[in-house]
Amino acid sequence: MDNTDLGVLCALILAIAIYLKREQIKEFISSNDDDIMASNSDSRDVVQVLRENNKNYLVLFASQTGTAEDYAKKFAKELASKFSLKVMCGDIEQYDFENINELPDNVFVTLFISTYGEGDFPDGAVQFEDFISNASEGSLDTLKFSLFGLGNSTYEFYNGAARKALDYLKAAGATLVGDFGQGDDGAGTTDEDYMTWKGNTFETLKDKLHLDEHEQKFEPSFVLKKLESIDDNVAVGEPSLHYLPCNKLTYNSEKVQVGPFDLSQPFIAPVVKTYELFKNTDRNCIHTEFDVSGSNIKYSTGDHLAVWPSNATEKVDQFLKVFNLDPGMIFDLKPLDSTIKVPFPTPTTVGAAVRQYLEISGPISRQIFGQLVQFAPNQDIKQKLIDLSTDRDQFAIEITAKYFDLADALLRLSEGKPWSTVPLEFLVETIPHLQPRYYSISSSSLSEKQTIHITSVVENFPNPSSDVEGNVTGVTTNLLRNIQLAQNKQETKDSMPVHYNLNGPRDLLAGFKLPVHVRRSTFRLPSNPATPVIMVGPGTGVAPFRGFVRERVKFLEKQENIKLGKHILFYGSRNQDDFLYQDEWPEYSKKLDGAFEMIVAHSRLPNAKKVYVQDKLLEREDEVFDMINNGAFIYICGDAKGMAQGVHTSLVDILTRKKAIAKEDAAEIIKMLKTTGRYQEDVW
Ligand SMILES: Cc1cc2nc3c(=O)[nH]c(=O)nc-3n(C[C@H](O)[C@H](O)[C@H](O)COP(=O)(O)OP(=O)(O)OC[C@H]3O[C@@H](n4cnc5c(N)ncnc54)[C@H](O)[C@@H]3O)c2cc1C
Ligand SMILES: NC(=O)c1ccc[n+]([C@@H]2O[C@H](COP(=O)([O-])OP(=O)(O)OC[C@H]3O[C@@H](n4cnc5c(N)ncnc54)[C@H](OP(=O)(O)O)[C@@H]3O)[C@@H](O)[C@H]2O)c1
Ligand SMILES: Cc1cc2nc3c(=O)[nH]c(=O)nc-3n(C[C@H](O)[C@H](O)[C@H](O)COP(=O)(O)O)c2cc1C
Ligand SMILES: *[C@@H]1O[C@H](CO)[C@@H](O)[C@H](O)[C@H]1NC(C)=O
Ligand SMILES: *[C@@H]1O[C@H](CO)[C@@H](O)[C@H](O)[C@H]1NC(C)=O
Ligand SMILES: *[C@@H]1O[C@H](CO)[C@@H](O)[C@H](O)[C@H]1NC(C)=O
Ligand SMILES: CC(=O)N[C@H]1CO[C@H](CO)[C@@H](O)[C@@H]1O
Repeated sequence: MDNTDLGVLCALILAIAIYLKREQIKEFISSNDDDIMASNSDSRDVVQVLRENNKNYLVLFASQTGTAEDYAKKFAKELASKFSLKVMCGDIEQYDFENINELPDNVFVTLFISTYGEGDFPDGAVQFEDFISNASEGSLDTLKFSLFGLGNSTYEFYNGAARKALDYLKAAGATLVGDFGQGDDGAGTTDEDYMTWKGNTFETLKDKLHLDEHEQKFEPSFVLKKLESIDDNVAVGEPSLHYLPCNKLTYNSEKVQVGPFDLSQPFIAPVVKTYELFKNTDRNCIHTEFDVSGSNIKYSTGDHLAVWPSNATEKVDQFLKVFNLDPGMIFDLKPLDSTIKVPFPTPTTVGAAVRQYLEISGPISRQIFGQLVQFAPNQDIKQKLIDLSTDRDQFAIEITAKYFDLADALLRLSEGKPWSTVPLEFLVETIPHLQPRYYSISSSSLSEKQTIHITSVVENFPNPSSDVEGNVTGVTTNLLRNIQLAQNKQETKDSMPVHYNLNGPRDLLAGFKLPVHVRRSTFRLPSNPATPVIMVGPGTGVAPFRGFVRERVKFLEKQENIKLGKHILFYGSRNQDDFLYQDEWPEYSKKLDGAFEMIVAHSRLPNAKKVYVQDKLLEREDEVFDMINNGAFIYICGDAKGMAQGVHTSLVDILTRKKAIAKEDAAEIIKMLKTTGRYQEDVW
């Protein structure tokens, strides 16, 4: 046998080996008659699915960005491991509830509901809302439920969705078990609110369901299986299974990729233009333009763009080190029953899961410390964990105030020792799935039909705690800045606090691309161009208003003899250096021929007092009042906490004074404007 023959033979053996392995992998993926898999029906009937899977407790969540989902899963997990209940946990969107009143008497339901928009249910819960709001009196009289709402008290309709759910369910005769819990993001107490509510709820459940409590022990919901080699079925970080080499994307006759593009599948959009918007400051704000012409994505001015990030290499490496993980390990996850969903594309590699699928940076909860006690590397560390997980004040000082993420905190506690005994299953199940971030679109669909602009301020600041080195960094905004620097051929090595793999898995993102999808909003200009418009958007809050103004400019270019109503924009920045799109506004003014005016408040000019947008509103109160009287639409965008409230207060003041009415009545008028869509907020 000469060398060529040997080569051919080797190749043949390799090919057969891969082929056989493939079959094994395929078999593993597709076998669903295994004993560990419960019934796999696609039914939407929640009672049927519960029965088929032999469960005796139901946890449901209605979540927009995953917080409620995260709490629901933790709750379900803890119920199962402390009380040996058979808990089914699912997204409210997946089920119909017509016969929920037929649940067995000893099966209770716990709901986690977050609030969006203005006291609204999350997108996925619309059907559920329809159902409970129409349920007739007494029709849910056997249903026993507990309820935890997630909201933010800076919003007017605090926990609006959960409160509505409570009222509807009670009106239909259902019984609330324990207290109604409300988590408040605004006060930053969601975690503590949850812990308190959970403690009480567990006590009530123990009593009502006669449960025995035992020590919490982690029991995986998945069987984890190692695989030998990467083939076309293995995700190496693709944002959804559609982008695996083994799958085909859908195109229409115009060779345009067809969606739907949403949380289950993004479009891989080329980043066609990026630039820095700030000058001479140590902060950064990035303008990014995405080309969506290769897709059937349509957006409307005022919508949001979801950007799917990946984790920074520094964070990935540190995480792998803390848990002593091998990034090259290939694994598959198989749910123990059909009610459990695998949280990300699998089979995959540990490196891909850590980089693309898990939210490894960001604040951590006291709860996870409690769950980690069982895996502490030694007795000392175990004691420290127990102390911190049971003392909220100490946790706030030692962990939260120092902006530690999970890896930082654990390394600090163990003084650099790895936590090698934490099972991968635990990490995959406990750490939330990396979520896309939303940005207010700053272009207009009328002037930029197939290009979407966003305006994002980069989260990168020195750790406020003096004994921690380094900057606190946001995942997505630093990724956008990394792209901006690389695309414009600028140095990234020293100027970036963190770095990214910009090429993505299997070079999917090479040449500057990012996974995105559009989320519809209700933030819309009035359809009649003659209607006056008041816009208030300091900082990045100006983003959608750039879109609005460009929309009006384009509109005027297309139509003749149209009289635009007055459009007035209150903008605020620290000084001239962070004045966003400073050179564009005069141009828009000129083109809109007097119909557009911009009023600017600067808060940090040398030797001057702080001026905010709400101060400028007061200065212009006659004009603002006249515009409101003439049917103006009012828009507020940006910071939810201080700004939106400050602006609201100013407007109430103006109405109070100019109409000579009581403050309460003025607030009532604003409320009415809100309900009729004449007062719209896009705040975060
Ligand atoms: C409807 C909507 C519209 C939006 N529009 C815009 C817009 O137009 N422009 C814009 O710039 N933003 C906008 N945002 C905000 C945006 O979605 C992101 O939240 C923001 O850009 C930060 O994302 P990130 O991934 O960079 O930061 P993340 O990684 O999500 O971090 C969030 C924050 O946590 C801090 N942090 C990081 N690690 C820790 C830790 N261990 N402990 C405590 N804190 C930590 C970060 O510094 C940062 O401040 C909008 C949000 C919503 C909901
Ligand atoms: N939680 C907060 O207090 C707060 C405040 C602003 C922004 N943010 C968040 O920080 C991120 C970055 O924001 P950004 O860079 O776009 O904004 P920014 O540049 O920090 O702020 C823009 C302008 O708004 C001013 N401002 C601050 N507080 C205000 C208030 N209560 N009412 C009216 N104006 C106010 C700022 O003034 P000064 O900074 O000089 O006071 C500045 O002039 C956003 O995610 C935003 O939600 C949070
Ligand atoms: C655009 C937006 C609108 C919101 N509107 C409200 C609201 O009207 N009332 C409220 O209590 N919370 C509101 N919130 C806060 C969320 O309900 C809260 O952050 C919650 O923890 C999110 O949970 P989720 O990740 O499960 O969707 C809003 C948040 C955002 C981003
Ligand atoms: C149920 O109520 C909602 C309002 O919450 C309404 O929009 C919907 O049409 C109603 N559906 C039915 C089937 O009555
Ligand atoms: C809720 O409140 C916090 C203040 O703690 C604020 O920073 C944030 O922007 C608000 N909104 C959300 C969605 O968290
Ligand atoms: C850390 O943040 C400060 C303040 O924003 C900034 O000046 C500095 O450049 C940042 N460091 C890095 C490495 O980005
Ligand atoms: C664990 C992981 O994802 N590692 C990748 C980090 O990014 C570099 C490129 O920047 C890849 O080569 C690694 O495989």
